[in-house]
Amino acid sequence: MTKTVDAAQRLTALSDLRQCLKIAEEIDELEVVEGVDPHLEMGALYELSLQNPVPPVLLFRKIKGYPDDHRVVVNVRSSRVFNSGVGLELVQNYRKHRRRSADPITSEYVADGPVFENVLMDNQVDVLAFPAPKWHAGDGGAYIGTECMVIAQDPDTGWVNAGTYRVSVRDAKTLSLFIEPGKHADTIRKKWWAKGKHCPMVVTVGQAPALGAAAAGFSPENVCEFDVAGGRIGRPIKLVKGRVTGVPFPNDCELVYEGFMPSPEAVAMVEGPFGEWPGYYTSSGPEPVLQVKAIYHRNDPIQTATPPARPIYPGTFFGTAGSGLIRAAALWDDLEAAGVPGIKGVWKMPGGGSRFINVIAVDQQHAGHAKMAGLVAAGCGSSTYLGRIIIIVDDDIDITNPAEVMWAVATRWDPKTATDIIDGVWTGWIDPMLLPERRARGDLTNSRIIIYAVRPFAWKDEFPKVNAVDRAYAAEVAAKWRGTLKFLDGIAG
Ligand SMILES: Cc1cc2nc3c(=O)[nH]c(=O)nc-3n(C[C@H](O)[C@H](O)[C@H](O)COP(=O)(O)O)c2cc1C
Ligand SMILES: [Mn+2]
Repeated sequence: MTKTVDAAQRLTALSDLRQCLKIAEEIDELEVVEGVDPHLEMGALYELSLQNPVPPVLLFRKIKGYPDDHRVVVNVRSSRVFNSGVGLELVQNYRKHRRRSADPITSEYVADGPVFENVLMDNQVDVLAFPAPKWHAGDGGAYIGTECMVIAQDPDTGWVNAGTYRVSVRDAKTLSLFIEPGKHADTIRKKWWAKGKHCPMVVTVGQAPALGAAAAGFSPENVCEFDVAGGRIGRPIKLVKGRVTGVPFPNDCELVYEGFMPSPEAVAMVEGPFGEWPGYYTSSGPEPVLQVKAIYHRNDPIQTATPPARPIYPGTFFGTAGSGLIRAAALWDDLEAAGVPGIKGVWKMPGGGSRFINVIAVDQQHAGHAKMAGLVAAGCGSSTYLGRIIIIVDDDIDITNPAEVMWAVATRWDPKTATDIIDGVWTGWIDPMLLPERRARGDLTNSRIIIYAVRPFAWKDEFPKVNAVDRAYAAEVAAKWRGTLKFLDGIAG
């Protein structure tokens, strides 16, 4: 029988990476892998693990070429430690957790913490001393930061932002970062550059899962993701200040790089390509770099990672690192906050990762209701970036079942009269369908289709009735014949 995690354990796991790994081990979800080559072999094992619908947490140690206990761990936030329930229940559970902690808790500053167990300054700085896996054969570098936090502080307001953006290793003292235009760290760094200054910046690799979730998820401008994570775990995150820049970071991070990012006019290096989550090598170009001035790390640091993979494996079904779950929950919240009534479910279709294909179930209450949902989903903060397809269905459709969604599209959608196509919507360099002329102009927009696969409201009562065996009756019949008819063994009911 599989062992389960209770609410208290989950909270502990959220607040502390090392406790989280202990709990994963207790419920038999942790596999320790020794002797792996960080050049492609680690990436291949990771991608194989995604064939499992709930991939095990893989903890790599004795990584070839590095000290035995400089470890790398994958599949933490998507693991069974954090995700319970099936189908829409998963999303509803996640929304409940978020709502309970809707108010961020202001983080507090402390003097010290395990992150300062090792302090490396000046000529001791050697980024190459830490495992930097090359995840995919075509990657243009070794990526240390995939499940990381990039921290920057607004020079005018003091707002501290933490976002997850990919980070690769260039030389002993240089990291490359890829931050899409419009992301908060991009806005903040431009303010520093406009003042003629280098942007102070910190990268953490290895942090509490609650922090990883907050950094990868969307919070509005001027909201600090540390405070959001604090709200989630019910107590303030403890911060220390970097000794060179003063930029804050949690005091129990595993590995921290601190330095300055000059403007791209001063220093830029070709970054990427990187096998990104849409499933392609995209986005290679000159990007600003982080010049590392200090490294802080715990003894035997554990680096977190979420390398992207093509979103077709069961383990990526909900997007990398459970981010599909986060984004489905956030879209549901946004729809309700925008005043759209009758939302019965929000889901991300497999194949689209956490962004491209949104499916929304509505209990249609008036003419134009489905359209409200579609238009908000196309333009709201949680789902506008890198979207493509929005499908609105009636609430009798099980939106977690792609066949049912496509059945609704096949049978309730009139392409000519029930479609909106909207152009000029926010996308990013990693969109493989960013049209070449837009890519050349830096016009990072694409178009969206909204498919209203709902019974047309004006004549929904005359719409042909659905032919399907009544579920309760089917269960009764199955129970009667189970044991007699072999084919029923493999059928739930
Ligand atoms: C594993 C993972 C990797 C990501 N990598 C990048 C990246 O390289 N560049 C980027 O702009 N966004 C990336 N994102 C998305 C951002 O983390 C996300 O949009 C987040 O909201 C950014 O924070 P911000 O809203 O404070 O800018 C990644 C997300 C995840 C889950
Ligand atoms: Mn932010």
